[in-house]
Amino acid sequence: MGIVNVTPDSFSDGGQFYSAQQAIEHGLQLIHEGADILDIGGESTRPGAAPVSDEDELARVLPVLEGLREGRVALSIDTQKTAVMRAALAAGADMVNDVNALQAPGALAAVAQSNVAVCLMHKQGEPQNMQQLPLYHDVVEEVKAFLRARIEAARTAGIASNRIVIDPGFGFGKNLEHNVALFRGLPSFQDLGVPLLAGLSRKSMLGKIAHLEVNERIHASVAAAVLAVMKGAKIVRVHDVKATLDALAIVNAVEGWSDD
Ligand code: 9MG
Repeated sequence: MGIVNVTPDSFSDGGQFYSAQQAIEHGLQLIHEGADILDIGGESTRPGAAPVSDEDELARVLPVLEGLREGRVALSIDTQKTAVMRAALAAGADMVNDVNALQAPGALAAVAQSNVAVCLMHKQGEPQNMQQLPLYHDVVEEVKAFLRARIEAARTAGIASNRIVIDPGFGFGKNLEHNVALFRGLPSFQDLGVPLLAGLSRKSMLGKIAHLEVNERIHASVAAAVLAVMKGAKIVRVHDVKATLDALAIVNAVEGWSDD
């Protein structure tokens, strides 16, 4: 899953792809590099990010969805907002990536009334305050319990299991210790019975471990993506598609995995 941010303040690309045309060109480049899914987002979820209105978010993402619709890859809309989900689905999005796990009023129904896939992610707190004091007794068990409950809520609303993907939400209300524990515990998320997505690309946990600024984290991101796949992730959300796929090709060749 290649990341297409259409935000002026994205933490890891400095808002480089803010204009619709630049975002479309970036998306086409990620398709060329081998992305199967593009995740298009118009509201930054980085720690401290300010929320944007429905109107502003839609004005950012809809032209990009439109411009990438013929790209022959699945298009995911990265949003927490029900109105944005509904408009993006009407515009042809194939997936909803919701860092709020469809907890907003009407979000479950919006996805249930479509036939698209959904990623349910765990977070503690909100982007504005989530890194202030994240607290868990057992981060792996608590994140799993939350995701289990959200899978159940989605199924009850009419979203079949084969449309659901889960994500432990690295960096979303987690300190370094929590993130490392979750990473170690990734294999146990397979107990939840749906595919696992992992988003580690250029995140601050990598910077903290390897002492890297955000623009120096490509190699660490590739290592993290490979390790996540080896621990069971079926989708990795990344900025650096080609570098990640090159590394995964080596692992696939040695481990004998099939192409999918
Ligand atoms: C939007 N976004 C930013 N980081 C993310 C992550 O780790 N997972 C998912 N699903 N979305 C993310």
